[in-house]
Amino acid sequence: MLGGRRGQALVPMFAGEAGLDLSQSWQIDDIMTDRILYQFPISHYCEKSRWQLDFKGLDYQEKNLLPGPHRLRTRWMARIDTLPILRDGRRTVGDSTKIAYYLEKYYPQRSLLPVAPDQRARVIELEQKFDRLGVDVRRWLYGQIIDRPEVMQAMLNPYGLPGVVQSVLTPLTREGVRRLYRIEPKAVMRAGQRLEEGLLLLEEQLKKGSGRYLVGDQLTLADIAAASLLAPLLSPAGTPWDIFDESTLPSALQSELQKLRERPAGQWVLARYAEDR
Ligand SMILES: N[C@@H](CCC(=O)N[C@@H](CS)C(=O)NCC(=O)O)C(=O)O
Repeated sequence: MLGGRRGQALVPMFAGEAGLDLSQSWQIDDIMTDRILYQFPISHYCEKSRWQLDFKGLDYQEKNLLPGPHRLRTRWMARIDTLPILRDGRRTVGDSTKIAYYLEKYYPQRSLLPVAPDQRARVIELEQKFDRLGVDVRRWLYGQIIDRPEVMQAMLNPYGLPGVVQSVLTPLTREGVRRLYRIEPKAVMRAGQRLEEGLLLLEEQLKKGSGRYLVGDQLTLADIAAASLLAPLLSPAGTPWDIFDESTLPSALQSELQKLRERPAGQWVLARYAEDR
């Protein structure tokens, strides 16, 4: 299934193309079928990896780590602070982009990277741009809604904690998120500006092609990165961000979200979820 000679060291070359240093090679013998995605359900970076795994038809278990204490595990597993982390047999890959190229390399079925060099280079470039935009999406959106009770509920409910523990953790987690992601007025405003630039980039790219996919006529890593990292703004039905009765949000935010949903970038994210997710 994996190709190559038994025991041959396989250097993840796609990652090199994307300018990533995975600084590791995998032995075919090490890759087994146990597959676990360590995640936060609400994380859009984790959604990016889930989407790719699902698209490729790969079985995996989801293991939810509690925000905060997760760092003990992530540092031990992959020497990073963030999720997602994929454990694939005895191998561990942290960071959604590294996971993306790892999966493309070792599970080439339903490839998300075009073969044509120019298209491939464009996909790699767009994947990186939308990956960075994920930070602005998160900061801008938390800037609007972090104090709403539904947000911490969506973050903590999946863990099934006793009520008293959850009520102690709620304010601590909220303040931790505020500090970690710099949810402060100036930074949120700048994130909003970069978000607008990202949405315009998406719309320009759509105009250049068929309007369905960002590059070529098939779903690629660029589409998965853009759609999943923008999804919290559009809260497609059934996703972890579909948590609000929007009529209870401040009217300025309601109208901003509505505008977003109506513009081509928003329509595109919703269409990708409806048709490709
Ligand atoms: N570049 C990373 C970003 C992942 C990321 O920012 N994950 C957030 C959740 S959305 C996280 O784990 N934050 C916890 C922390 O930084 O301690 C990736 O693509 O995986």
